[in-house]
Amino acid sequence: MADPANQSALVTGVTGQDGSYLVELLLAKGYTVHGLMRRTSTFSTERIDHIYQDPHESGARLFLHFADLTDASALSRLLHEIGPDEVYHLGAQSHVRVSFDQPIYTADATGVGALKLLEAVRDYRDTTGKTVRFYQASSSEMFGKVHEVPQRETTPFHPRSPYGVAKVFAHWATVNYRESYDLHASCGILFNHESPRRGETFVTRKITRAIGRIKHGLQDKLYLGNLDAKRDWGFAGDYVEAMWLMLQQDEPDDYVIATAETYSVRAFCEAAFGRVELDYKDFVEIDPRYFRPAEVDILLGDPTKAKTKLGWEPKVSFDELVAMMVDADLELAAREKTLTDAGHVIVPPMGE
Ligand code: NAP
Ligand code: G4F
Repeated sequence: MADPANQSALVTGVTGQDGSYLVELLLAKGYTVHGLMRRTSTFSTERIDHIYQDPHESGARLFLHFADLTDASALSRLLHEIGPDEVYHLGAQSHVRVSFDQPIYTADATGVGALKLLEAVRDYRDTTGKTVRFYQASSSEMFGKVHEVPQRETTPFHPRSPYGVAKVFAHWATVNYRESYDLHASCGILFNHESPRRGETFVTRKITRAIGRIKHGLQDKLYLGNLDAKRDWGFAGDYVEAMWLMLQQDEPDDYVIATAETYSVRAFCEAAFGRVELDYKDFVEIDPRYFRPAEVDILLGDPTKAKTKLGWEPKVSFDELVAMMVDADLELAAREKTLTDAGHVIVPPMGE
């Protein structure tokens, strides 16, 4: 295994949930980390500010670059400029319901974006002779209308959303580049993973965010869609470790990363409201806007291969994850309450 202190990595999606945990992991191992971020009209670096704004510590080894996943020339230029040893491709339009509103953009950014990056990596490797290892953020959403329970690496894909279709394209593009061009390219088929840094429009965070605000008198109701869908929810901090492990193997491969437990959205509500001794039925209302044209009813992963070959196992349990998220959002809502009491206008979070 190469000495991480001499290694550099490019992380796309660096401003996202997983990007922030992965950056922390890589910096702690001694890597120099380059993050790809797109230009936005407001700040988008909230999840990595605590690292970036600490230039005397590991933050001195974090560099941020502007590029968009739809811009092949910028991706190629960046590869040649940085010359990374490892590329972690996490960037994507990652919201399933929004992908029904923006199917073409989702295909472009989430699907073809991966292919553009693979092409940039291949071109860089071929012109410089330097080896680059590549990680593709594949998704359990690819299993969609599941053909078996639990889902494993050999389970056929049957995507149920434009996002799922785009991820299947990106997944097979990665496998194809591995088989065609001898690229060290691996896919992590990650099941849902959450944290206090989870985007506020994904269901777990939408629930815990609302609980904090309800407890502090800032919100009365929580509007959700399908409470019967079941997901295999793990902790994002555990899952980025699996990404790194995949790129340290001699041979590239594909791995399911999951907890092997599944809970309904309703069960998540019960556990999360229960943490603050409230009954979810008193607060949750159904809003048909949050139903999807096609739903993924149940996801349950079998991570046996990851355990056997990578030595990876999830550390945080479902109850610990729920507690971690509720507690963090109670603190956040307490700060919002202080600001509200001081006359500041806090705009309530929007759902999706
Ligand atoms: P996330 O929080 O939504 O982060 C997505 C990242 O991609 C953000 O940094 C976002 O930038 C960036 N991005 C979006 N469109 C882009 C574009 N056109 N050009 C450049 N950057 C762009 O997602 P996550 O939860 O960290 O997930 C990381 C990856 O794993 C994603 O590919 C997701 O699809 C996949 N995945 C996630 C899960 C899960 O449960 N979390 C499970 C399986 C697979 P902004 O900050 O500017 O929006
Ligand atoms: O939290 P979600 O939006 O996550 P979803 O659709 O499973 O996708 C996430 O996990 C995928 C891995 O399987 C990732 F690839 C993807 O990028 C993303 O991170 O919804 C979970 C479930 C769904 O069944 C949804 O219908 O919760 C249900 N739900 C019920 N009410 C809701 C809501 N989802 C959202 N976002 N908002 C609601 O109000």
